[in-house]
Amino acid sequence: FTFSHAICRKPSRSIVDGLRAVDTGAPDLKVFECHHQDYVAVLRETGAEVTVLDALDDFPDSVFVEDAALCLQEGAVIMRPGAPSRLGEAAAMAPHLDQLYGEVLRIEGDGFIEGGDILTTEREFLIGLSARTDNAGVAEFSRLVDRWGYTVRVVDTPPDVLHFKTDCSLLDEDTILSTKRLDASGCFDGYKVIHTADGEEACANTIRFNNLVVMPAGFARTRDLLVQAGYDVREVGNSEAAKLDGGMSCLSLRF
Ligand code: CIR
Repeated sequence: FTFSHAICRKPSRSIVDGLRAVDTGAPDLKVFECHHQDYVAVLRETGAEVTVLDALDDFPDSVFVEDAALCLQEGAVIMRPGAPSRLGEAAAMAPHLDQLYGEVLRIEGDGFIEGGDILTTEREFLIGLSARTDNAGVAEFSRLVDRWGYTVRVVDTPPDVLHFKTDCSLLDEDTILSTKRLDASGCFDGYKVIHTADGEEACANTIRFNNLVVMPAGFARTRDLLVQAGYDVREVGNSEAAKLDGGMSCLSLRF
């Protein structure tokens, strides 16, 4: 969770057409832009260099950069998003990563995998199978990262949850923030787990970024639990991203 860089992408006008499981109304671009600026400012507050890419009108969900690639210290992996409207986002991200990294690997087979399903801990990758990530995608990803010495553990994403990380986040090397429903699967055995407060499951997607835990605003009981546990918490408005099932991790690639 120590990072010197992050990549974000501005929300585009087409954000109103972004994918969503349940339609609770279109996101307001102006409000989304304000939240996005706040998010970038919080990442910068930690001393990291944050690159903000231009909006891509052809891809309504392209503000959620996390799903198109995975950045590690060793290199980057370009994903193959399982949502047809998002497939092209991976190709759009590739040139930026090619500039930054000596080694950029690509998922090129028939499988699908999105970054939102990959939780990177100090010991392993936990990858949740989901509507966007299938066995073939995980198998190809595992083959690729094997050269860097990473271990992959395949787990399930709860039904009706978009991505594995919709319901969990890494807080430090040993500690995970998780909804009770995801933790009940036993996938975090061996880790310390802090549960989101009942009724606040929607804030499980936070990020640990250097000294800060960045979480969506409006979840006071979970925030207090994290503060009591000793974390330095920053809250960022997420009302518009939430309309599209997005949270804190989706908005950046961190490395
Ligand atoms: C989607 O359905 O793909 C977007 N509306 C939300 C993506 C959120 N990304 C993430 O959780 N990593």
